[in-house]
Amino acid sequence: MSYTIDTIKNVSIAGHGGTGKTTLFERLLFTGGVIHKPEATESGKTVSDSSPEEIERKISIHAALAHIERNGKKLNFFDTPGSSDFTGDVILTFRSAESVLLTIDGRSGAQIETVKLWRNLGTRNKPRGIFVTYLDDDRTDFNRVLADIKDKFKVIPIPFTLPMGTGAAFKGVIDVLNEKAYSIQKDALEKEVPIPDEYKDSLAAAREHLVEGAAEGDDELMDKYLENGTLDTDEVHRGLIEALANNKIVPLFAGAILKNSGLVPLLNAVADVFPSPKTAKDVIVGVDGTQKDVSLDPNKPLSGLVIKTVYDQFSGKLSWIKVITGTLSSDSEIFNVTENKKERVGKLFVCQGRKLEEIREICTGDIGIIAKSASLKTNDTILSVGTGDTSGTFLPLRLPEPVHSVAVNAIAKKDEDKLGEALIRAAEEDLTLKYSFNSETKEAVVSGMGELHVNMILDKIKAAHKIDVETHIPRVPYRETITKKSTAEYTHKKQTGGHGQYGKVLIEIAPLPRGENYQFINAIFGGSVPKNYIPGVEKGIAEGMARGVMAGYPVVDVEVKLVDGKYHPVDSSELSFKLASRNAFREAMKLAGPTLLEPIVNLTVFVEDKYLGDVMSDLSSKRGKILGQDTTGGIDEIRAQVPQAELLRYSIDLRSITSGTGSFTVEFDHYAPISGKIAEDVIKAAIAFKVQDEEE
Ligand SMILES: Nc1nc2c(ncn2[C@@H]2O[C@H](COP(=O)(O)OP(=O)(O)OP(=O)(O)O)[C@@H](O)[C@H]2O)c(=O)[nH]1
Ligand SMILES: [Mg+2]
Repeated sequence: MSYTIDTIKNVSIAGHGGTGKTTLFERLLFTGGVIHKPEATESGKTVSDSSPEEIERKISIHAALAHIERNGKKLNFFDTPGSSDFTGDVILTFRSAESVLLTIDGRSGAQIETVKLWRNLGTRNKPRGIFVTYLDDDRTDFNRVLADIKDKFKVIPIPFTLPMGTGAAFKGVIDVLNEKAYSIQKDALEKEVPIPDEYKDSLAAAREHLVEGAAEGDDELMDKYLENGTLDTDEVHRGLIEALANNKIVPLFAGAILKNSGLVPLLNAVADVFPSPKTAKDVIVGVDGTQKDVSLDPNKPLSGLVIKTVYDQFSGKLSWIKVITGTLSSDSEIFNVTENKKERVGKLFVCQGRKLEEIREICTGDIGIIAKSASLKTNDTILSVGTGDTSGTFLPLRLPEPVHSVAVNAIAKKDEDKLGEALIRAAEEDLTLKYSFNSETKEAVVSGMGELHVNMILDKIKAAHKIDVETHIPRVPYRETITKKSTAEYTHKKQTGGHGQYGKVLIEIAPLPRGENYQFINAIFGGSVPKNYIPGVEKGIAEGMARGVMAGYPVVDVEVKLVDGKYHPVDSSELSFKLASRNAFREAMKLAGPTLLEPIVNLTVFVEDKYLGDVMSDLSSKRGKILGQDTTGGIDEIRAQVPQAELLRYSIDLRSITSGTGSFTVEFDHYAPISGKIAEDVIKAAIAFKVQDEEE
């Protein structure tokens, strides 16, 4: 079947860990006829959780994509991970899908990750629905979940499905949109049955609510609804499409997914009333940084965005492409605007989880795969060669900064390069993973969204490349500075046969405001240090500032004034002045009240209300300064400034304080002085490190 923009629906399934996303995805594929035997997450055989790391941990780690044909539409569903450690793959689906379905475990109500995702979707003004799972569990109370949603999300959702019974007495659901009932069948698809009399009143009430929602679609429908008190079936459909696309209503679905219940109404609603890419906009960023909305338009030349890169064990590099305008065809040539490179496209694919199916073309709004591309990487913009507008690129994914770092090295020296290459590739696949060599601390540092994230990546590399890897807590990038003015004079003089070395400088140093780093002033009058030796003076001072006198950390926020000096017509050279200046700087720094600075970060913590006290007292034991705190929907957001040195294992600490439910973001803010015992310990550690360094 070939598709057009009107027939595509891209839906991301997201929500708190373990709420049933992968099961829902699997059972939707079963209900849609894509697979004939649904598997359980625990079996490691689901379509979605198919990577070795997912099979081993029994949770989703990567976004998965599969599609279902329904009512003449192609429904692309993404399954996403629930753990905040893997948030990168959730965000990429939010960027690419026109709507999101959030799963809520009926037993517990909306949990913290879901509330956070809801807020994230709010900032994107993204249309969204809710699916309540576990209707077959005795602990689920549908009305309580509804109240919880109203409280935490501040919306009144419109039930598109109603449960028939709960817990052990659960029999199936009623589809409010199509006014049909579906009962559960053992190990088979749910079956349409006559609507039981006892549910007729509640259906009528729910239907009323739904029609009212449809009237929100546009003014004409609202007028008609207010006049007649109802709308006909076509108008209800049209109104719901509009209202949903404009994020005016939130449809609520429910079911017992392990029993295949609640899936037919969901598939029909997605096919018939969920937004298609036609109503969505994408954003182009010009070279000058200005942003411009663009419609997804099939009549324009090809343009598209690489939304994800996967290195598959069998198929090699796979670049997931969302086509924004025009059509992407196999055996064609494209232009990678980001890399300024032409590229040949061979075969094109769509995927059902890991399984690839070859196709000839991908239409506007649809998502497909280019295999084995040479230049494409995530966030790259592609165009048809020669016809596209190369003046901008599509808005890249905006991902949170990593919060957990470890220093890594291969135990065997010979594996160092292999480890580095594997980490570079992992960071290409996963943009929330950062890998860099810190030349200041001489460490290779891997940073990710949490301990689980970083460990998963390292375990994967260890297994795939058979490398033994060692990790340790990374060193903190301390700084040194001065607190008062000082002056120093230094003469570098050497007489060794032939040419000697001679250079003399007098410098004054003074503290600069925090963050101003360095300023050099040449205040020489009368040529006591000739112009051609000034670069030597500056180099010497730069070398002095690179290693402070307290613990060898870089020196910041110092003004250096070259006041006077002396040269020798034969023996002076740039080198002589460099050495004189370096030593003069060291002498001056010793006299200028040197002090250590530590990095302070802005920390934002999200926790459930019940953990607030424990998190606050932990932060104060970490020398944190609380800046503010807000509560919405049972979730506290705490903002604090905390020394980076205290947060090196915070993802582990917070997990244990909040039973794994808390999360946080960090961002460097400023450097602040430290003294006393804290400074002494830093100096001791630096000396020990230097000794070790010299031994190697
Ligand atoms: N009885 C019942 N069990 C369910 C239902 N939904 C999910 N489960 C079970 O809940 C467990 C977790 O389900 P998953 O589908 O793996 O959850 P997930 O949201 O994908 O989890 P993450 O990927 O880790 O975020 C599995 O054992 C499912 O069988 C439901 O509606 N009824
Ligand atoms: Mg899952």
